[in-house]
Amino acid sequence: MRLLRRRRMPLRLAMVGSAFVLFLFILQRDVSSREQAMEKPWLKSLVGQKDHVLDLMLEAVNNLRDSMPKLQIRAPEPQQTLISTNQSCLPGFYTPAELKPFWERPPQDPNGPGADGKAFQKSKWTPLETQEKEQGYKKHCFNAFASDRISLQRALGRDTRPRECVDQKFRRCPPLPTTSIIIVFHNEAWSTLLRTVYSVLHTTPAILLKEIILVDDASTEEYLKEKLEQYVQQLQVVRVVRQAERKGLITARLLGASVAQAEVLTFLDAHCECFHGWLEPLLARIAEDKTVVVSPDIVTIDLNTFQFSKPVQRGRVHSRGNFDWSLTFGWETVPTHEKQRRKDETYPIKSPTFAGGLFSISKSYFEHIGTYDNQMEIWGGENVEMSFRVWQCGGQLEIIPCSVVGHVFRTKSPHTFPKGTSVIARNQVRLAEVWMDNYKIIFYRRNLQAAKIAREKSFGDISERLQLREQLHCHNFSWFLHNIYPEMFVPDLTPTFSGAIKNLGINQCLDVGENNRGGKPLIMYSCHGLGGNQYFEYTTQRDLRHNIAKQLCLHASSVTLGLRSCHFTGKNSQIPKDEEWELTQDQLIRNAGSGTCLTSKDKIPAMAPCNPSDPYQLWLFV
Ligand SMILES: [Mn+2]
Repeated sequence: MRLLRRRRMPLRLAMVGSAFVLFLFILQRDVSSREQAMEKPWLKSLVGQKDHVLDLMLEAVNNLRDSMPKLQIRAPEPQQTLISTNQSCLPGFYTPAELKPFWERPPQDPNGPGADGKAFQKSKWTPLETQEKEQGYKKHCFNAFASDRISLQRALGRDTRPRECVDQKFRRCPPLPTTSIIIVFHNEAWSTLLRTVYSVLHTTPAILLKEIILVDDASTEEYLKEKLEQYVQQLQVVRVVRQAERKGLITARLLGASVAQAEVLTFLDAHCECFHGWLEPLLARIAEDKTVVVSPDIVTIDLNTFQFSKPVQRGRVHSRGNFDWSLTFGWETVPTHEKQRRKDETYPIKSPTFAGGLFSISKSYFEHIGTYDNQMEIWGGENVEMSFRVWQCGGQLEIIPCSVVGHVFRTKSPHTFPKGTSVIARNQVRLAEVWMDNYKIIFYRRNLQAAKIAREKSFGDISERLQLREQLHCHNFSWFLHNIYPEMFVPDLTPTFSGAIKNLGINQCLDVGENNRGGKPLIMYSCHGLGGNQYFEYTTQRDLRHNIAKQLCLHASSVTLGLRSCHFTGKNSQIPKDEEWELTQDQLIRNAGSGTCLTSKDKIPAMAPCNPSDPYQLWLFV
């Protein structure tokens, strides 16, 4: 027995020992894979070049105004499973040969109209041509005359992106996912629609392009019917699906997504042109992390000349998406901490919101995260809704600067809202009710049309969306503000007074006028009861604020009155006397610095020595 036992000892020791070694090995692997993930190897391999690309400011920030078409469809059936990526794949990087476009672009006439992305030029016009041009503008709100004369397959010249973008290599493992390109259109011009399609075919690697799906949101133009279907047949991977009734962008996108077969959905507008290598960086980011929703850097195709603003090698000033308290999407310069995080242009830019017109998303993640709110109508608010939802429910929104897509930004929309523009307010109320918790009252104070819809509960059923939020264990809105958009100011949840400030002398309201971001004179205007430009609040620290997109304060001297960025910003700041106001018992609004009072002088807001018997100095919060 003893002998036996002794003989077994070394065996047992060996077993225990090897188990311990195995344990260490597993521990080590776990740590190193975590380290790897933290270092973002996909990025690291692309780095190693210049460090300070961003500092030079050579190009003005694009202030993208025109809302891209925004559509939506069917009730989501959230799924838990995400794309599996454990297909077998080769090591190393894709070669340029492997990433050859679906179709080689045929040789283009370098002197043709608009060739290489240049502007369309024409100096002599016949009366007939002028007439055609004017009709084109009327119908499409861009120069369709020019577009119709530019090659449908025009090239955009050489690749002018930053060096690190041009040199970027893409790992074969995990493989880049395939994509379905979904393009929604409604009475689009033939030439812009087909140029978008050709542009995709000539720039998208064949191995990644599953299909192009054109979704018709009930166009009425004859050329977009049979003729379009016949034309795209020769393009092999292009097909048309149709929405019989005009329901808008949200529904149309959902229809496109429902028939799409690839792993990734890529949404484009119907008047875009893709630049060299636009798709790979988007797909590479999704291959790395399925929960990232990526947008390209959207550049301008001039609506008059169709000139394509090519990317520049250095010094591009980037923008990211934000929102204001009227829940309007906007652009802002990327903040310093985000600039510092990015070592070169291959790094993505995190964005609190996205424009929502052009983006790629894993199809399974799109379903997992609840597609769109299918009870939103036409368009408006769906991009902000998706932004809050993606961030609050564990995803991310990023702009990928190495991916460049041009878009014709219009200054107005050629399309009508079949039920009027109140659908936008209704869409916004739906998103506020589902995602914004108590912060929704900040929005309602500033948009009284929305407040009414909320009060009357005429925004439809949101129970499915609330269920989605519950089911995905999403963060609350306060988490979003603190962690994703800490730069956003949060107005007083309970200001002393708020609303419009009405003058009893002329029965009109104090109004900041159009696009007043501070610096422009205030005006008097008929009280419209909508909030917006007539919204002010009297805060607990006694300043008078108009704070929808920025914190703007009324300031005064003995005779002048103005609007500027508020000096009181919390904690360590003090309110200057010229921004401090007293609302007196006898309805005067008195400036603490000058001691003078707000008046309406010849229908213009001004300051004057206080006089309670002057009706033009009497004001009321309404
Ligand atoms: Mn558009």
